[in-house]
Amino acid sequence: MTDTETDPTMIWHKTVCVLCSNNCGVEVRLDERTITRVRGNKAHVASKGYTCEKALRIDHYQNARGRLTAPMKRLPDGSYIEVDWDTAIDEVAAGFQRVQSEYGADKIMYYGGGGQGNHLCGAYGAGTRKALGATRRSNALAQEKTGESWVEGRLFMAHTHGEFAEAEVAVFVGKNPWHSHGFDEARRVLKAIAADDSRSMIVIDPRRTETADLADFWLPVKPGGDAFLLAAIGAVLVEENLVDTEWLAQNATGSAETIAAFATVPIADFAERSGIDEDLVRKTARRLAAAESVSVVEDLGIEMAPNSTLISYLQRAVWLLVGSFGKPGGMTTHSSLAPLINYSATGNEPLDPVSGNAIISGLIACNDIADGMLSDHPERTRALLIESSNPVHSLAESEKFRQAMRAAEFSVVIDVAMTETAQEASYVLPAASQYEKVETTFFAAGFPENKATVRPPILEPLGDSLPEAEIHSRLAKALGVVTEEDLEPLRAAAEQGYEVFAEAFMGVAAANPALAGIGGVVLYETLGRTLPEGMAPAAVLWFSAQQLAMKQSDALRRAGFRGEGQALGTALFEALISNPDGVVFTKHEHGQSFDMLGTADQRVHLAIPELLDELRRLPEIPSDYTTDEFPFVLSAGERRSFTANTVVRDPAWRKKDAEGALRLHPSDAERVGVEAGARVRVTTRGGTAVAVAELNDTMMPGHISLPNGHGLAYSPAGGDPEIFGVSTNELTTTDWKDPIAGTPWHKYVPAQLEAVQS
Ligand SMILES: Nc1nc2c(c(=O)[nH]1)N[C@H]1C(S)=C(S)[C@@H](COP(=O)(O)OP(=O)(O)OC[C@H]3O[C@@H](n4cnc5c(=O)[nH]c(N)nc54)[C@H](O)[C@@H]3O)O[C@H]1N2
Ligand SMILES: Nc1nc2c(c(=O)[nH]1)N[C@H]1C(S)=C(S)[C@@H](COP(=O)(O)OP(=O)(O)OC[C@H]3O[C@@H](n4cnc5c(=O)[nH]c(N)nc54)[C@H](O)[C@@H]3O)O[C@H]1N2
Ligand code: SF4
Ligand SMILES: [Mo]
Repeated sequence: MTDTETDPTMIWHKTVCVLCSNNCGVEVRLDERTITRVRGNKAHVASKGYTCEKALRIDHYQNARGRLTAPMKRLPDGSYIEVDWDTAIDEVAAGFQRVQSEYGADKIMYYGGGGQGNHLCGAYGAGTRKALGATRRSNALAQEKTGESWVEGRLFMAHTHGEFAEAEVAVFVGKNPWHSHGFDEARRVLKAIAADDSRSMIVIDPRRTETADLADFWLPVKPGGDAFLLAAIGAVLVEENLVDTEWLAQNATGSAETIAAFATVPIADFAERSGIDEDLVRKTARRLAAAESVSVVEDLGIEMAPNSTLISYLQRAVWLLVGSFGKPGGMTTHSSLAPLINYSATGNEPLDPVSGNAIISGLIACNDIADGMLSDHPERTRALLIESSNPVHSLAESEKFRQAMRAAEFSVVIDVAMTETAQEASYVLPAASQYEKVETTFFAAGFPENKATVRPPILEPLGDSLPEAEIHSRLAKALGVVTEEDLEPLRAAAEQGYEVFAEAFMGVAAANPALAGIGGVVLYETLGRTLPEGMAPAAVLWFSAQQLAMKQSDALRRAGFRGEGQALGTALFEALISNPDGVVFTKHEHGQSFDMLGTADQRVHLAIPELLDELRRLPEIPSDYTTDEFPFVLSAGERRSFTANTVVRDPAWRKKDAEGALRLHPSDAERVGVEAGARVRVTTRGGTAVAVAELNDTMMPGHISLPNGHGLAYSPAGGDPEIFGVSTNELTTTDWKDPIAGTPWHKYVPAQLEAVQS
């Protein structure tokens, strides 16, 4: 026998990196509970051995100090004591029931439901929401992606995604995939495009990012100037007759109106306002029009900046005007194992009774939550259930969210760590980490093949922590929505195999809507018991697989799954739970992009009247919000080599940029009188902070940046925690946001700088 077979520390365990939405497949070695080695999993269906530097030190997530090991209860003096699970569950259920009876179940809000590597908790949390009758919900998507989902709903009633690995022209708008990824093997793909003379990369970013360095066309747009730039690119397509009118006639409605609106754009003026030479604007438009295929992705650089919803529309209008949808390398719809957000906006969204603002994709705008809770509005939210997210740190104006939590009648946080948010909660429930339970994500947007990875636990839960499925199950029982008697017949059916179980489960779901509402917990408690050790929380995926099999049976068959009715879904489910290398769950053919459009006529609805009005009004809209008091534009939350939202709390994880430097152009440093490595004070309308200055000539003069995911409380040696770096949301305000989606303008925070005398 070799060492590898006898020595447990030599075994490679398959899992994924949980630090960004890509979830690259990795293999890790363990010494007791320590992850000692990490390498890319070459057999992984999506990442094929690829990782970035962040994965290699993942033990700093798994074994950080300050992991929660027992339920915590807040005492009136603000301190916490450990309580046992039975006490915690009973008191949490009673706390929510008190709010239900005093204020109404609709005053309970559920926030979160998953991070970068864990979405099963959201599937179970949805059940608890139903059990509580809590209709209000929100999560981080409502501070970045709701403008996009509103636009996608209007255009497609579906989500679109690019095929960057195949695209002739790849366009990144306010997106730095070198560091933030967002599609498989990002750096390999970027390098391949850069190395191929027949392909082009277009990067729209004020900073000369690592991605911009590889680009054929880098458009250093002035911060906040993207609407002008994209309007001008669209206008050039129209003016120079570069629009694919044939494609539009066949596949879209509303083209004439849209083209007419672009025709009114003053190209030279808008180019100038965006800071880009008109000649470069024209060359960019021509390159797009000449391409066989164009794939575009926007991200926070525009989603968290002025005119964000309009820009989400304009960039899509540009690739639609050149007809780059539904062809290899172009934009496409895709299947989904379980959609994280819906793309069904019509323009008549329901309104949040407290703020009066639109609830897009079912999510209350993040920027409205704390303001609402701190108001005296009779409909205000009174209780919060927060799961796998850290809104005190991640939402605008941290202090306001802290106050909102204190103003709440009751709040519960389910997390692995005593986070900034947990520190304000009535109860904190300890979750097993993402390596201590089975988990997956629903981010996958691949086409023609779409892939998912369900990875089994590689460690036992720490202390008394529990997988969320178990926490939600205990809550459901304490709330009285499910009893052992309800579950027994289904457990017996599950013993007899999937076919018998499926029939029994569907029967119960039809007869008992309350049980159907917590279907996840029911599956966990019944089917889950028949699954291999540690896999019970994956049971909810059986239902996702069934639903997908109903909607996409041909695509499942093309991916190799066999069977009729429930058997087809079950075949997918069984593949999912037994393949830590990941599974191709659907396979399509290119023309089928159109089949997945949700519009009744299966065409693109190119004209969004409200946004065409906005486009026509653009000449009067400011492109600069700086003032004498705040002359700099702060990009508050840049993705860097070692940032991962607040998933990794241990600063020792970082090999560089330990404090999260404030980047500024050398000429600005000179003007402010600050040297490299010196301290600099940054002040905004929202607050002030001191950071280390990094002189960086990739920044545009006047543009400064701070990284995301810093400013977390951590105690390296135990004892009182210290704060490492700047928490950007100590500098932001809830009122600084997009008028349509309510998403924050974190990438455009007017700021002042001054040298700090040491
Ligand atoms: N390393 C790392 N990767 C991550 C994460 C992480 O924390 N760390 N988080 C993940 C998450 S949750 C997300 S949402 C994504 C976000 O991924 P990205 O959106 O790519 O990340 P950011 O660095 O926030 O912003 C992207 C770019 O926007 C540019 N920008 C700033 N202002 C403007 C502007 O006015 N116009 C334009 N066009 N660009 C502008 C910035 O210079 C920056 O290069 O990253 C994911 N991946
Ligand atoms: N100023 C500014 N603010 C920003 C951004 C920015 O660029 N600038 N970016 C924004 C973006 S795009 C995003 S997506 C948000 C992200 O912000 P959030 O949605 O709040 O998410 P994370 O910071 O990723 O926090 C994830 C939480 O999950 C916990 N956790 C980890 N594993 C588990 C688990 O297995 N179970 C449970 N229950 N919990 C777990 C972690 O401890 C952490 O508290 O931040 C946003 N905030
Ligand atoms: S951080 Fe993202 S890209 Fe990097 S290894 Fe982890 S999942 Fe992959
Ligand atoms: Mo995000």
